[in-house]
Amino acid sequence: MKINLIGAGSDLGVSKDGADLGPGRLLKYYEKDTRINTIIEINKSKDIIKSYDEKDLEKNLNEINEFNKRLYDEVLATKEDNILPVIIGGDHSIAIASTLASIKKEKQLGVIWFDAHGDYNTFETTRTGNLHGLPLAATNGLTKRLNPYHDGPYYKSENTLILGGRDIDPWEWPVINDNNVKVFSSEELKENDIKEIVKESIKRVTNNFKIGFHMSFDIDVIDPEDAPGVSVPAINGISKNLYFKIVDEILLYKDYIKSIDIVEYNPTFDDNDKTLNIAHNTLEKILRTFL
Ligand SMILES: [Mn+2]
Repeated sequence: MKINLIGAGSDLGVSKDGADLGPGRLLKYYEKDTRINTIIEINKSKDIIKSYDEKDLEKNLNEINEFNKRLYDEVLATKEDNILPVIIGGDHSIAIASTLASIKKEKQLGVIWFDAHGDYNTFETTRTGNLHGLPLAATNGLTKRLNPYHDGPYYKSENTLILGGRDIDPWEWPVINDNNVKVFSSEELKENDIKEIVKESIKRVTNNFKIGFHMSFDIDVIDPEDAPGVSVPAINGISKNLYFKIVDEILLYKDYIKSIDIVEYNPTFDDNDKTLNIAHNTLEKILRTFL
């Protein structure tokens, strides 16, 4: 299987700056790496004046859509060439483009969202207007103004699953529950057999092993003690060791994985490249699995 690495340098989905610098740091390791088919880098336009206005409940919407349209086209082109796209964020709003481009090609897919947050807010529920809190809802077609370039298909909510959720807004829960999206919390990951949880997760998102899935790794699923370099840290996360055990277990199901992203690494808040090393090791595991 060939792999394209696609850098998605945007921090437009979050009020803190710096997530746009993540892909550049990570892709430096791969400049001369002959294992990679092509490295593609998409960066936010330097002309953008980012909105930080607390009252603005759809911050940078047009700018995010313009960025994501470019990303969508690259991911779709990669998929059309039967190459596995691995997208490096950027804040999680970039996954609106990666997930929807992937399902455009595949027609049917599930999604695993390995994340401290639900990312299942809608324009009706968000209280911050930080649009990186909406992308999982976007995959389910609940926030169509975030994907004017995509007219379906969408991910079914019953094939949508959050792993490691712990910082989910009280007003976000009813949307998650009404849509029957499954959540395995950080606590459940710490207390149960990982093999069983991952198997149950994949069974659910693949419709009992009948369709593929998109895998989204949000680095903030790890406890900030181990991975401080993220924009929105959430306490009581899983350890780095448990994270990698789960990554290894998920990658055993590689035949079902149709696209991947690694998001939310923010070099600005990192400590001695701890978080960079985690993102790098995640990417290495992916490359060793598929190449
Ligand atoms: Mn996220």
